[in-house]
Amino acid sequence: MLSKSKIVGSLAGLGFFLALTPNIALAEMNMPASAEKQTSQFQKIEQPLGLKIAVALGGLGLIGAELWWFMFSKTKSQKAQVEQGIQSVDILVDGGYNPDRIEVRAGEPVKLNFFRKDPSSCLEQVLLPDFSKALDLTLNQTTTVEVLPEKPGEYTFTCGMNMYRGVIKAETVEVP
Ligand SMILES: [Cu+2]
Repeated sequence: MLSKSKIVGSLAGLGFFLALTPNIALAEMNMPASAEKQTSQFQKIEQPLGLKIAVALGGLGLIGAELWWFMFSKTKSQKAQVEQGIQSVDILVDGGYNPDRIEVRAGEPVKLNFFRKDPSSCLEQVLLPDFSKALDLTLNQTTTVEVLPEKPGEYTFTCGMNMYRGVIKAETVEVP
């Protein structure tokens, strides 16, 4: 199974490689004349400036795409379901948390049902520092924790190494 993190890793590698390439080309251009004489035994291949610029722009574009992917594309917001007065939300743990932004009512308990599908050890633990809780997730099972976001605000939960994160956003419900 090709996991999301592997795709991200290879994308990041490609992006960094492409980003470095124009810098190497620029370093060659900026070499002092003396250094150029010393290396004249090597055949010099002139690349048109347009190509260098295109490669640089391509690299920048890829970096931008990665940043976007990291920061925005994975953010999925969901409101907690209310059943018999208890808020609950199912969170899929697979290359991160889905949803990773959970809207709940402040002052009411919330059940978080983490279903761990991702075998990587990175995601075997969930930390909820605001509630002083740490969960061990069993693979292919749902692990439930109940928390009480007493005040409106944002409560973060992360994996054991603080690489993946999600947010519980607690809001006051207006009484009509
Ligand atoms: Cu982790």
